[in-house]
Amino acid sequence: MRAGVSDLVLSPGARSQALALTAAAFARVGHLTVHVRIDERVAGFTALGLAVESGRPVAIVCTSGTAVANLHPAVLEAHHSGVPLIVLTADRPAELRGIGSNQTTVQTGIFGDIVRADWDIPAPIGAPGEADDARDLGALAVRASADGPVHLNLAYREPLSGLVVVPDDVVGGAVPAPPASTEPTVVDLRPNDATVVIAGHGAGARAEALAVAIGAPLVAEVSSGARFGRHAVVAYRDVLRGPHGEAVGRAIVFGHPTLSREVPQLLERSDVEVIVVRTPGVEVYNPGRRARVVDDVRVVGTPDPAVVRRWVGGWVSMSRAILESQAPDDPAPDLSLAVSDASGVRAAFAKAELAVLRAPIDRRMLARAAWASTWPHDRLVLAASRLIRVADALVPGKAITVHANRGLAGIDGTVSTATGIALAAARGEGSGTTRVLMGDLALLHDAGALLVPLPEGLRLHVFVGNDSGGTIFDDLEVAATANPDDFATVMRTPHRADFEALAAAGGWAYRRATTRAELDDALTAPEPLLLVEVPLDS
Ligand SMILES: Cc1ncc(C[n+]2csc(CCOP(=O)(O)OP(=O)(O)O)c2C)c(N)n1
Ligand SMILES: [Mg+2]
Repeated sequence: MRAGVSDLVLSPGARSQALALTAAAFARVGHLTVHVRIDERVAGFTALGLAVESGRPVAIVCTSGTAVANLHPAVLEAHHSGVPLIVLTADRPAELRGIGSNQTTVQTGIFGDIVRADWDIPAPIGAPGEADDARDLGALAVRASADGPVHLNLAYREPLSGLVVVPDDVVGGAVPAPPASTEPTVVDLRPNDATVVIAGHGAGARAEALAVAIGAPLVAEVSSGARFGRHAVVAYRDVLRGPHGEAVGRAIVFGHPTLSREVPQLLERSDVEVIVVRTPGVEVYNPGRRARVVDDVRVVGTPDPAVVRRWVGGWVSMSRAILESQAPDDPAPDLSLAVSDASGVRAAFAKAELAVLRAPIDRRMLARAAWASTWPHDRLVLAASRLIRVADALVPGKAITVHANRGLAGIDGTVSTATGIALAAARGEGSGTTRVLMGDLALLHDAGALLVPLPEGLRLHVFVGNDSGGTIFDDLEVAATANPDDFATVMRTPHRADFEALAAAGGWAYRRATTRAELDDALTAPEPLLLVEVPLDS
């Protein structure tokens, strides 16, 4: 707490008892919030969600052995997304390592280069100054975790714990700022009529601000945090493939784009000057290996309004035309007919309205409806299933908070991450609902996250588009030539999971939405913890 850590996620184990019981004692007097998870993989992703939503480092505690390895997926995602995690793993003391002791493996350096720092700390021996050293180490670890995960492997000797005494000088604190290393590189840019701003995952609002300041269209992925404003180009894939894309001479990149082929293709072009604004701690996105990498950009001068109208207006209106040419998922009945004097016309309106409400749900409708139901006080979490791509291709600009694990785009840990996000969001003023949009395999991968007791007052709604397997693979070229049965068995991996029973097992409410009306109902449902199954045809 003193160093700026307010959440700790732990899983039980004998070797880590001193850490767990100390954390519990700190939590009892309000210095820390402790979240307990049976499964270390779930614990790791819960910590990740807490950290991305709160912007603060989150500690994780687990015991020795395979427990540590179960944290690896979340630590990898944290590394690639620059999320602060402090991993505390308990271990045997030196004399018990390498002799076949129970539950003892090589934990030192287990995370390799993906942690910002790691320490192997010998078991305490009661020497003077040990407590001060431990405090200094804690502060050092918090500082080192500013832009990614750190690992402290802590040895404990019998007796593994003693009486916990909470010091009375614990006070809240801010996360200490990392010492500035070198002078940041800031490049001056003049507006022109050939610039595009690319906002990948985690780019943040500054990408939108730059697009406006420099007079450029904004290609903002759905989880970029920058998909809003008048410069946003929703149908960017098609626009990039057309004449506007060809006219690009300069691209300024924020965050980590992962959702299209067109963006990396643009950045590989030799006639495009690429400027990448670095995200601290995160590997530079540089598909063409030719980007100029900077810490920030500054706009010199103001864009000519006529140029902005022509250049940005061209992108935005082409995007709009493309979206309008696509079949709407819910052709709205003509509202003026509802107030017609003629009863026949009114009846026709009612019929048309009913047809919309009874229309079966497809992926586009689900993505659009979830987006439309998300407001600034809500959170939307997108799994690495097809739905994130569908949403990316069609949802309009809107300043809302969207999360997705795009560091490695794993389908693991999405529900766990969302619980962490919901827990952190619930502390805010007037916090809303955290909604998750995911495929069935992504949910089954993290089914354990539904079995966790969650505090009262948390609003977490999981929407699972169930097409019985990973239909994302149907878009692979090999799907056309592979043996269909083999393809289904080893790629799509169908299942017969009973989601209603799964929800019941964890004490979640369950709904099934098969029509637009049922979906709309589910999107405004009062249940605190809700699993909504949306059967999808393909
Ligand atoms: C941990 C992990 N394992 C495997 C994959 C590869 N993968 C990507 S998408 C996918 C299938 C997703 O299925 P589902 O969630 O049902 O979504 P759908 O494709 O049906 O929309 C898999 C297995 C991955 N990204 N992460
Ligand atoms: Mg699926």
